[in-house]
Amino acid sequence: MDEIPLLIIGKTGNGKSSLGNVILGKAKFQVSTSMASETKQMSEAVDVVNGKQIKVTDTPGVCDTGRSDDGVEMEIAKCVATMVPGPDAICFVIRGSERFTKEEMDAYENFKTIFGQEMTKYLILVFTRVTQEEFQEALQNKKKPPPPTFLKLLEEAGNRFVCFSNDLTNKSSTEQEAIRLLQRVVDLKIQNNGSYYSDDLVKWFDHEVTKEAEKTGHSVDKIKEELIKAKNPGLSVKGCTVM
Ligand SMILES: Nc1nc2c(ncn2[C@@H]2O[C@H](COP(=O)(O)OP(=O)(O)OP(=O)(O)O)[C@@H](O)[C@H]2O)c(=O)[nH]1
Ligand SMILES: [Mg+2]
Repeated sequence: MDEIPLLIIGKTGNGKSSLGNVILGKAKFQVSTSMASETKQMSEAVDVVNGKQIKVTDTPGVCDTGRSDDGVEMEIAKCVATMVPGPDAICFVIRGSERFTKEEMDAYENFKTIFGQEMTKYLILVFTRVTQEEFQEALQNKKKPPPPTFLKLLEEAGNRFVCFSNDLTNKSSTEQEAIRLLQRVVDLKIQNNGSYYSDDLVKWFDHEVTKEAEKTGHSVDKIKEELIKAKNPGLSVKGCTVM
């Protein structure tokens, strides 16, 4: 059975781990019960959903530091660069119930800096805490139109989005939403001729490895090994709070 790998990224507390659980229909990822950031390291879970094997990679939340050079995004990128095959879709999780902020856009731009423009071909926006109807209404609200940055993001994502409603305890509605998301992923894979995300990142990974090898005199293999080993120990997330 072909596996469908999905990567979930986004700001702290936006509902990434919850989304992973909803997709797989099981509590595989630890969900935050406090204001503190919960997920500290990348983790994967696999299950069969609707006859399809789905592999979800959950990631730590990024903060609003506005930095892209040495943040959590970079740690996530290192791990993704070693993922074989790369993800079929990158789910960027946003709180749909709240005003779209500059911080949210900065988080996206930081990811794009590292993952490259290619990321947008695999991007699906996931709005949590909002129904599809509420979201459509907000999009068409003439009195309070969505900010231009938001429209730009939507356009870059090829208008691919799904909403995950307010009530995570309503299993039948979350199941429907998960099916809708998986259908988007299947459509996207067809649109991308079966390719998966990786090119830019793998190129970056090779570049980093070569640079490091020249600097330290260590072998390329050794450095790759270290980068891959770095995949497992906990990533350090500097005391982010959920806003
Ligand atoms: N009502 C509602 N609550 C949600 C939804 N998604 C997430 N939550 C709640 O938001 C809180 C944070 O959810 P998590 O899934 O842990 O968020 P996260 O993005 O994984 O957080 P970090 O791992 O800290 O980055 C939890 O209390 C969830 O129950 C949603 O769609 N609707
Ligand atoms: Mg989490």
